[in-house]
Amino acid sequence: MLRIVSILLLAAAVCICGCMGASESGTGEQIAWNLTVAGDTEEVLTLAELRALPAEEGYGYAVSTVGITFGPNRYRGVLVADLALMAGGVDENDLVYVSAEDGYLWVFDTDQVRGKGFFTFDENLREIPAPPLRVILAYEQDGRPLTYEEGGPLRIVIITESPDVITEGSSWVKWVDRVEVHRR
Ligand SMILES: Nc1nc2c(c(=O)[nH]1)N[C@H]1C(S)=C(S)[C@@H](COP(=O)(O)O)O[C@H]1N2
Ligand SMILES: [Mo]
Repeated sequence: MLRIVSILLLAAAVCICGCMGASESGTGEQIAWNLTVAGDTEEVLTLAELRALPAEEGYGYAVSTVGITFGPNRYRGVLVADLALMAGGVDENDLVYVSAEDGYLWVFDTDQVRGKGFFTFDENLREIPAPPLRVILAYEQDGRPLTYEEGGPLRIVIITESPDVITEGSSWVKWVDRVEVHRR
């Protein structure tokens, strides 16, 4: 009898977990997504593994090519420089290719991976001297997982300490599934 009860309880638990898994996938929390980090080595990371790496946080604010701004928002993610390090690191002449499911590709040079060499703008879209910037692969926007609509579960975001610095949206790669160090 005890045995039957415990099996029923187990079945109920599996069912509950299954249902939760399904509802959470809508938020991007539990969805299956792999990130390939390639260079000297090649590794495939799950979202959980990515979340376990040292995290960086800051404000991100972008402008699209047609002049529409989005943000500022708080973002949390992993430094692209740290990911590049997993694949052997970036030297002066290396490039980091960040690509996405839809075929979009953006190339960052070594300076950019370290947060240098980006154009920055104020809220009137006037160019301003760049404050310290960091390039992260973000998995969280305003404290919750990035939705697919927002470019999640993984999106490149250029972050700063203050909420009033705008960067070009073209480098904010959405739906990132590959980060690759190219040696030249
Ligand atoms: N994967 C992917 N990322 C992308 C793009 C794209 O077409 N595919 N467009 C880029 C460009 S040119 C801009 S301006 C922004 C637009 O971001 P939004 O769609 O969140 O407004 O996303 C960038 N990231
Ligand atoms: Mo754009």
